[in-house]
Amino acid sequence: MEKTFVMLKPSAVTRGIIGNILSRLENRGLKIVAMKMTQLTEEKAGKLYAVHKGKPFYESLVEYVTSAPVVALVVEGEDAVKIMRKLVGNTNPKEAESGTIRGDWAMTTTKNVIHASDSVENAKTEMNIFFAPQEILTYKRADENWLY
Ligand code: 3AN
Repeated sequence: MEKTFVMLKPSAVTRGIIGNILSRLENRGLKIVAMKMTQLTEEKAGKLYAVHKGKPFYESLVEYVTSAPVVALVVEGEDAVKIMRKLVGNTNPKEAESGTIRGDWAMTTTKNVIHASDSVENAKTEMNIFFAPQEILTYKRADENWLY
């Protein structure tokens, strides 16, 4: 089954909305197969946002994501990358639909509360930054027969 990488950013942790956000993933039918609370070092943030190095917002992005703990997750489901991106909403919260995570809990692009991988390939790279292979678990959801 497809896996994607998700990260609840520092504003999600410090605003106390971890549970609200995780409920949305669980309610949709996505399965959490790995989860870790950690504080990013500049080095790890640099790996995660390597494609943005040199862009005008890069420094403030790294400063923000290292400013407080994050919650890193691997989430599994059919078309998990696409479904997760839809749940998250547009990169710019001003364009994100209400009902999406960014559309409901964010005001600016930097402090947009959540990251989700945009391709299966990037998901693999990103989950490797945070998790060893044995930390990604296998189990059945009780409602799996009703989801698929
Ligand atoms: P997404 O998170 O929707 O995949 P990316 O990969 O383009 O979007 O950007 C990664 C992160 O970089 C965003 N979540 C946001 O925090 C930050 N970012 C992207 N574009 C901008 C921008 N124009 N201004 C400020 N921050 C940005």
